[in-house]
Amino acid sequence: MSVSPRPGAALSNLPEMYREMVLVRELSSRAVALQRQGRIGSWLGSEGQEAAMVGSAHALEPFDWVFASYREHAVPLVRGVPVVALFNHLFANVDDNARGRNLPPEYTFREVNFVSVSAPVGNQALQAVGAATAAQIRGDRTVVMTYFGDGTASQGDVHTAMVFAAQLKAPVVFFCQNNGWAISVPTARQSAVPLVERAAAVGLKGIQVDGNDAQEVLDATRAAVDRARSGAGPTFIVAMTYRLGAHSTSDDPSKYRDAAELARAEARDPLRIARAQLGLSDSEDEAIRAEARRAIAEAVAQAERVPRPQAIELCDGVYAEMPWHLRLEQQEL
Ligand SMILES: Cc1ncc(C[n+]2csc(CCOP(=O)(O)OP(=O)(O)O)c2C)c(N)n1
Ligand SMILES: [Mg+2]
Repeated sequence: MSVSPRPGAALSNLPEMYREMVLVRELSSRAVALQRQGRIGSWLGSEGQEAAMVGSAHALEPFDWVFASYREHAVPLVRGVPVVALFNHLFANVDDNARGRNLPPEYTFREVNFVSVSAPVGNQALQAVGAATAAQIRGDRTVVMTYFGDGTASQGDVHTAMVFAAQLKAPVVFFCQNNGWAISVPTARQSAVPLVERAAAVGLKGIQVDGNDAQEVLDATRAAVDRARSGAGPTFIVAMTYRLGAHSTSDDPSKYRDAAELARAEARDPLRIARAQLGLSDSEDEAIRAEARRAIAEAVAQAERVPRPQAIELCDGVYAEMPWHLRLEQQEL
C-alpha cells in the first residue's frame, strides 16, 4: 500500500464525472447486446446507478482499496482501468486478469487495488474490514471502501463487518447502493427501518444521500473518506438510487415490477440530472455519447480478437503445488 497522493485527485469535476457516467451507461447497454448475441456469458447492468458509482469512486485516492460487488462497473474505470480491460474480462480471454475463471462481471484489478469480486453477496464487507484493520495496524493512510446493495445489507456478514469496524474504528467506508430491488424483492420487504438507521445501532456514522446526484454523492463520500483517514471511524453511506434495467441478463423485471414505478425513476435518471446541472445542449451531449460509443466499439473489437485460454490451463496459477487429482484430470485433457 503506497501513500503518494495523486495531485488534484480530490477536486470535484462534474464534466469529467458526466463523461464517465455516459461511458458506463453506453458500456452497459453494449454488454447486454453482446450477451444477447451470444458473444459474452452474462451481464448485470448498472443503468440508473451511474452517479452513485462515479461520485463515490472520485472520493478515493489511488492508494485506497476497493472491495465491490458485481454492479460497480464505473469504479475501476474511474480508477484508471482502460475500457478494454473490462471487455477482456467479459470475453474471458487470455488478457483477462482472472483468465476466464470469474463469473462475468466479477472483475479483479490488482493494479488499482480493486479486489476480486466474490459471488456470495456480502462477504466483501468482511474482507474490507480486515484490510482496513491491516492498514490501521501498519499505521498507513489507506482507506478501504466496500460496496454492496440494499438486499445484501441484510446479510449476516455485513452486520458482523459493521459491528467490528465501529468497535475498532477501522478506516472503512460502507457504501450501499440502495437501488430499490434485490432481484425481485423490493427494499421495503428487506428492512423494517430505513437502512441508514441501522448505523446508530452499531455505532457507525450513518448518512443517506441522493444517489442520483453525482456531486452530492461525491461530497458525502469525501467527508466519509476524510473521516476514516483521520482515524475518527467508519461511515455507512446509503445512496438512494434505482436499478432502471433488469437484475441481470437472466432476469425479466416486467414480471414483478410496476411500469409506473419505472417511469417515476426514469424521470430521476442521474444522467438527466447531471446533464441539466451542466447545462449541456443536445449537440454537446451527443458528442459525449458518440465519443463513449466509439471508445466502446474499439475496446470490444480489440478484446474479441484476443484468444481464450485453453481448458488445460484452468488450474494454472491457482496452486503452488497442484493436487494429484487435478494433475490427473489435466493429463486426461
Ligand atoms: C450469499 C448469497 N445469497 C444469494 C445470492 C444470490 N443473489 C445474487 S445477487 C442477489 C441480490 C442482491 O441484491 P442487492 O444486494 O440489492 O444488490 P443489487 O443486485 O440490487 O445490486 C442475490 C440474492 C448470492 N449471490 N449470495
Ligand atoms: Mg439492490
